[in-house]
Amino acid sequence: MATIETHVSGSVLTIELNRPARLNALNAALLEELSEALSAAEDPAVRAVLLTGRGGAFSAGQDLQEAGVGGLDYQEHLGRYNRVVLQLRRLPKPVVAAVRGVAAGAGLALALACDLRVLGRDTRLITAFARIALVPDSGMTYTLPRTVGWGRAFELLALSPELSAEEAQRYGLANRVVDEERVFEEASALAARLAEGPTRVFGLIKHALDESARLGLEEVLELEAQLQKLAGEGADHEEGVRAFLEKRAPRFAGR
Ligand code: LHQ
Repeated sequence: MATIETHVSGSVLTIELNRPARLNALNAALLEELSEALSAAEDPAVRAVLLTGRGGAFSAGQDLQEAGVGGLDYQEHLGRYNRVVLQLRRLPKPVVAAVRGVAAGAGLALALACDLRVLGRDTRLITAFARIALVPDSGMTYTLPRTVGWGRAFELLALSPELSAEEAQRYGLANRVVDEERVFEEASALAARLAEGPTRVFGLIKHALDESARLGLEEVLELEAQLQKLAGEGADHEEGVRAFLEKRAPRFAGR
């Protein structure tokens, strides 16, 4: 692939956005290849995914040279973004974003569609859409208010400040903040740790959290009961309880 690099280490699939000269700005070719890479993540041998950007940036969002002014059929082009966002959310395994330098616009939206974010101390997050008089897309109106709250979401979307890593962590947008040169290492370690966990249950947790965003309490309780039945029937649950009783660390197979 020309704009995406992938490699597997253990059971972690790393997907790297690879247009460093343009701060990994997203164009149609990259989104098609990213979708292909995320399809490969469905392989049961993959138990966690690490999404990152080559060079000093995560992603500056939509490639504005490709978009130009009125140069894109937004409806058609957003179909590519939407597919990738749904793939990230529906992948029944954890996705960690290693975010260095800057994440802006749809680049930030992709990072927010991941399950965990590791930022560098100098990383900046910019919603960016309103700076070019566009509304947020790629799921940002779903993920952002659910993470930072309604009041902050409007401010971040309307005024589009450069959010420092420290502020991002305070707002709940960053799970870890480390020195810029340690971002990949820290995110890889986190992904590797998750890859040894009860993968199937992680998928169910992800599903439960996403569904809870649109359900009432009674429906949430019902869904939890259904998912608990599935989890309770899993080999990893049996192993978890056995390991506890035998006073040893569990060896989860991801099932
Ligand atoms: C870029 C970009 C970029 C192309 C830096 N494109 N080249 C929109 C439309 C349609 C449908 C789908 O949805 C969307 C969603 C969106 O994502 S809208 C938001 C689009 N993104 C932006 O508005 C961000 C634009 N970029 C910036 O504001 C700055 O570049 C940031 C703050 C990200 C980084 O600033 P610096 O660190 O100062 O870097 P730089 O500006 O010098 O950029 C380095 C190079 O990368 C430069 O190229 P050059 O040839 O001059 O060295 C930039 O032109 C290029 N680049 N972002 N989005």
